[in-house]
Amino acid sequence: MDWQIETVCGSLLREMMKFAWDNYKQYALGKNELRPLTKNGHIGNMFGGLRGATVVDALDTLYIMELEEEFQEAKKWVEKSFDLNVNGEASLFEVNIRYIGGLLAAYYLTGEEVFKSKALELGEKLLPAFNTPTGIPRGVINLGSGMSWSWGWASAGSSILAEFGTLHLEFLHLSELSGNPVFAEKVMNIRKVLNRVEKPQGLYPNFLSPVTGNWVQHHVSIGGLGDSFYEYLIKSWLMSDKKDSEAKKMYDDALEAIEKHLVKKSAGGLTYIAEWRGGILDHKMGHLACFSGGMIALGAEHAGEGRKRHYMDLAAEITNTCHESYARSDTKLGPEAFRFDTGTEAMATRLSERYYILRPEVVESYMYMWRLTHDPKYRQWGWEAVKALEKHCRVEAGFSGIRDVYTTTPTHDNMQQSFFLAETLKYLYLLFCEDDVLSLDDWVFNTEAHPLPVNHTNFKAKASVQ
Ligand code: DMJ
Repeated sequence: MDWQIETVCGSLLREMMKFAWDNYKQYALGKNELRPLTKNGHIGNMFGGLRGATVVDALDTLYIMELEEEFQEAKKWVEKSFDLNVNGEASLFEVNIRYIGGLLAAYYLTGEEVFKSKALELGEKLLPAFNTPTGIPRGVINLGSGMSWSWGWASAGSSILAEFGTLHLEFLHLSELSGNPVFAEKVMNIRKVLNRVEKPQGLYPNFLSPVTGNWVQHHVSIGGLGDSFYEYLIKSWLMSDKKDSEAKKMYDDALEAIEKHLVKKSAGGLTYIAEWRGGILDHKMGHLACFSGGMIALGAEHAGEGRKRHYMDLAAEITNTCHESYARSDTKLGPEAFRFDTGTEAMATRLSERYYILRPEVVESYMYMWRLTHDPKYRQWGWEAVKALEKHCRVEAGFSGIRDVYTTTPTHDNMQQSFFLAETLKYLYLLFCEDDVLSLDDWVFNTEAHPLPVNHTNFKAKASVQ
């Protein structure tokens, strides 16, 4: 091994974070992301006029890495320049996981009121999205007018499982901190609708009508469109200090159905999770689906009699497959999606799936697997990723995604995603630090890697709406 724990945890990851932050600050402060090649900012259209996605996403990472001066710069921007009186179309999901999650985590880590009050104010602005016949929120909301609608690309005005199913953790904390049960009521109602609707083969399709509460299409995926719904079930249970048994049961049942219908082994012996389209399997795994190794390991810890070993093995096999998708590329970074068909294993077959945009899911699973097994191979794999990021993604003014992981002279996409600071660098840092830095016993990470405390009282919110 060519790394030393102290060096990686204590300085290299901190240096990478500082480099990413300093360049964002210099060229793009107040914009949502940095464009590191052209040295300017990017605003995009996901956050409805909100700005500073990178600031809010980076706050807790700067804090836990003890980058004190940089944390103060970020905090000052939130205090002085973070404007919530905006008027634009935002993704309910993205605003929740990045802004509300980031602000809540910053509040819980530091106790600074400004983060709490901004989180609560923003949370209020999301509530009109739930005004639908079923209470299932629509995906897009105008933060000024409160008008909401479904994504144009979503079949028949449907809402997306991974979007309305990824609000629970943050909304319980909003109720807890405000004393207002409305947030908890909204997400408990989502759960009620999901419990009521019939699940084909026990699976949860990705598209649900907010009008009828029925599935609109039978596409099932543990990757994009489905992913964090499953993650939030097991994490809701953990965050409730293991009292929310309904969430645990939903998770256990969903995982059992996924294993029965979607988990496959390739001819070369790699375990993967396929996608399901009305009963037909698509033998493809997205980079996004690679979070599932970590999730299954986290759940395995608490699986019933005899199931722990089984699920730990499954988690290890999936993480190994995701590592293979990195190891089989020339850059040692993984593609956006990889396939298991026509003789291909764990490689992208389409040009349009060869890119890597600094996503965290694979190193996220390494972090969980390391914490739960202490098998040194996960740190070795994490180190391979660090070296690849340094070699292929570091540019003069920040880190950039690349367009093709299968060439050692890749072109850059000129985008430093905010989740690179929130998630990728944080999970790598935690992989190389001691286990008591944000211990898994005391914290759950939201899907943007913002830590929320395991809470002994917020479960009351659930009880009060039943
Ligand atoms: C992040 O915003 C979150 O992890 C989300 O759950 C999925 N997509 C990105 C990172 O890839």
